This record gives sequence, C-alpha cells and structure tokens, in this order.
Amino acid sequence: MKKSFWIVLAVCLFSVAILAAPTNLALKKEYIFNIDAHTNYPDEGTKLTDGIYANVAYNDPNMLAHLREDFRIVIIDLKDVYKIDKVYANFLNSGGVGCYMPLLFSLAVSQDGKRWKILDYQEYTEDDFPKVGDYVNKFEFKTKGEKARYVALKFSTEIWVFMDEMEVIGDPDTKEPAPKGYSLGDIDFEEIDFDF
Ligand SMILES: [Ca+2]
Repeated sequence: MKKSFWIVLAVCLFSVAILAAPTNLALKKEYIFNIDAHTNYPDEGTKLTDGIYANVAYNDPNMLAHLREDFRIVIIDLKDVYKIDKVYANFLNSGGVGCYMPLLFSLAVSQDGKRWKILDYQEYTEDDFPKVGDYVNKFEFKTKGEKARYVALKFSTEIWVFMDEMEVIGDPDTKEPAPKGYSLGDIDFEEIDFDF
C-alpha cells in the first residue's frame, strides 16, 4: 500500500473525529430572558452566547447582570433540533458589590417551544458558595442526550446576579429539522413547568 494512501486515510479519520467532537451548539445563537438585563450592565442579546468569558470582575463589559425579583428564565434557541449532552452556565460572585451565586436552578428543554421536559434541578445553600471574594463558578447541567431546539434555564436571584456565558454541548451531526411550533419570541415563560 502506498504511503500516500495511509496519509489520506489518516487525514479522513482525523476529520471525522473533529466533526463528531462535542461542540458548543449555543455559540452565536439567539436567546431571550423573561426580564431584560439591568440597564447598568445591559445586554443586546449577544453576551451569553458569543463564546467570550469575561474577566473575574463585575465591571467587565462582557458581564450582564440582573437585580432581584426572585428568579430569571433564559431560553436559548438552537434553531434546529440536536441531541444535547450537557449545559454550562457561568456565574460570578463578587462579595463587595452584593453579587452572589444563584442557589436554585431548573433546566428544561423543548423541540417545539410548546411541550417541555424538565431535565435537571439543583439546589445549593449559602455554605456552598462563600459570599466574600471574587470568583466564578461554571454550573454543569445534565441533559441525558435529550433532543432539543430550546434550552431553558431558570435560576434564583440573590441580590445581583452576574453571568457571562452559557454553552449547550452536543454533536452537530445529530442535527434534525425542528418540528412546527413556537418561534423564540412566542414562547410563554409561564407554560414551562420548572421545578421551582
Ligand atoms: Ca459571553
């Protein structure tokens, strides 16, 4: 067998491995919050999925922030349906400015924006995240390989909540056309039966 054959074969196998690699399917995708980010730390609808992690500082312009009112819901639209493996959401603690980690999370997914499945619930106490100091925590949510177009995360707000990025990890080769349903702007947040 010619040496060039083996080189071509190796390149092909390598390419397949790259294509099948876990990918951030949320990158550059649209999302909406039930309540807009605070005007002091605004978001034009890009910060959470632009692939950029902020510095560990509340005043980094790559951070967006929410203030009080119990909880927020964010829904990411993957546009097509994919099998998804996990979801990450990155939050900041900055004790000096009253910015703390959310302590309750509920994750839901949907293919059509109408019927939702709850996939993960996480509850923490104040002892889990020291309030002093500046640090980030990247929360990981299990999605059991569910198929989803929409990924919705509900989280509690302490005083300020700062976050800079979310990722939805999955294999792009599992892509399927989304069934008929709601577009992102038509979804009713109150129809999603979150765990809290
Ligand atoms: Ca970002």
